[in-house]
Amino acid sequence: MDYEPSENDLIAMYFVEISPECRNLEHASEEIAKESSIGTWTEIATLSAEIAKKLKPSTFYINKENSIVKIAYTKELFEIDNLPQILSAIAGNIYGMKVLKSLRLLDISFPKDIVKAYKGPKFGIEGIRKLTKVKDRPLLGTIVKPKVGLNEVEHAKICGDAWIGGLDIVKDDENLTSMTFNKFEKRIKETLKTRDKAENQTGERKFYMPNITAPLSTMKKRADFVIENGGEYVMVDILTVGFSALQEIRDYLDDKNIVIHAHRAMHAALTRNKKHGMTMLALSKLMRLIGMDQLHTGTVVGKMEGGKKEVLECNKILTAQKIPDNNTTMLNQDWGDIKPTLPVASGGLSPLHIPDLIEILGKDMVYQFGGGCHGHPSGTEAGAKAIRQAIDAVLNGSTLKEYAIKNTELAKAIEKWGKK
Ligand code: CAP
Ligand code: MG
Repeated sequence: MDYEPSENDLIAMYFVEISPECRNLEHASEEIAKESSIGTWTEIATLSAEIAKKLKPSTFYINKENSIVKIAYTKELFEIDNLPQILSAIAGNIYGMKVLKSLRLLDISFPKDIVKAYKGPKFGIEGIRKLTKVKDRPLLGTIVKPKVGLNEVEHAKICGDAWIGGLDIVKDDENLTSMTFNKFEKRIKETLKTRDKAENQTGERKFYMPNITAPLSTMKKRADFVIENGGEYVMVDILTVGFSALQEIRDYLDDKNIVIHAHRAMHAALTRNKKHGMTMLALSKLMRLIGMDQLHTGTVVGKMEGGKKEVLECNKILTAQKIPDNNTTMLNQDWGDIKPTLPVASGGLSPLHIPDLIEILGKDMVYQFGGGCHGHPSGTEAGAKAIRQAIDAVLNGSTLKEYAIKNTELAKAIEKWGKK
């Protein structure tokens, strides 16, 4: 407990719930430290004092009131540019130990040598604003709905309606990849053709985020196909493709001009149980390290769980360059030259949420509206107009109601979604 972590240590902070067979939090943290590094359930003749001296981790913080422990691991325990190995250590076997009832990885602090081993985001918020030419407002997007079911031409038409209506970005849904009724290549060609027409018609840059989620070799081929056809974004479902594939696709796209949008479908299997798994904060840190340009972190006001404090902390860890150690919820982190990741709020949002979204989450965001666009009484293009009108209202300092007087699409959105 008197160990002073060195700047070369990786620090993991855990919430620990001990099981009846566990003596106390000290015992629990010792078992966690052992099982995540050099120890096992019993003494072994093969572990020498030298190895122990060189590699043993140290618990240096135990907060009995919050049941939180912090463990410092020498970086020698890790293959620093191998994120799967790092997670197999600090987020591996320890979850299943009988001595614990629950375990939740709250946060990780990476030492500079590990931070330097990763590329981080290629674009950063500045780079995305430069590419999209959207300067002083959130980027606005929709998700083609129904999630799956449309054919390639119908899909492209809906994208066109959303872009003409005023949205910057249209994305595939998390479960749309290449279906018998909607083949990836044909969808990309049709949709990018429509994008070009929408750009000419509106005079604004328009972006399509195709979902390339697939086994890695297919992801690479699909990313290449998007690039060959003039696409500038790809979307990846980060949990279902896995950490190894994420590292590889980030490296693969490093010399190509393509933004990576990270969808977090499945994250709630890890993040939702507040006593077990890992926080979206920890997951967000991993995604910035690997180099996702945009990441869903929650809306606070929409349909998915994720409270204000949790979402704001995620967005802070994605966008700040230095994080001080505020003890119980966030570890200190110095990101060095790693660029920020642009947070995305999506899920159950309608134009009526925009004042609260700007108030709570601010403008350096992507806001996405699926049902909140295509569910507009007058259809997708009107839905997109209503979203754009709502943003204009807030940025011009007027209420949505006032702005709706001269903007019928917004008025109709209020009619449909305004009733509590
Ligand atoms: C939103 C969405 C997004 C979720 C992801 C959906 O659609 O397309 O995938 O928002 O949630 O499939 O539900 P709606 P999160 O706008 O129609 O809700 O961003 O929390 O990971
Ligand atoms: Mg979705």
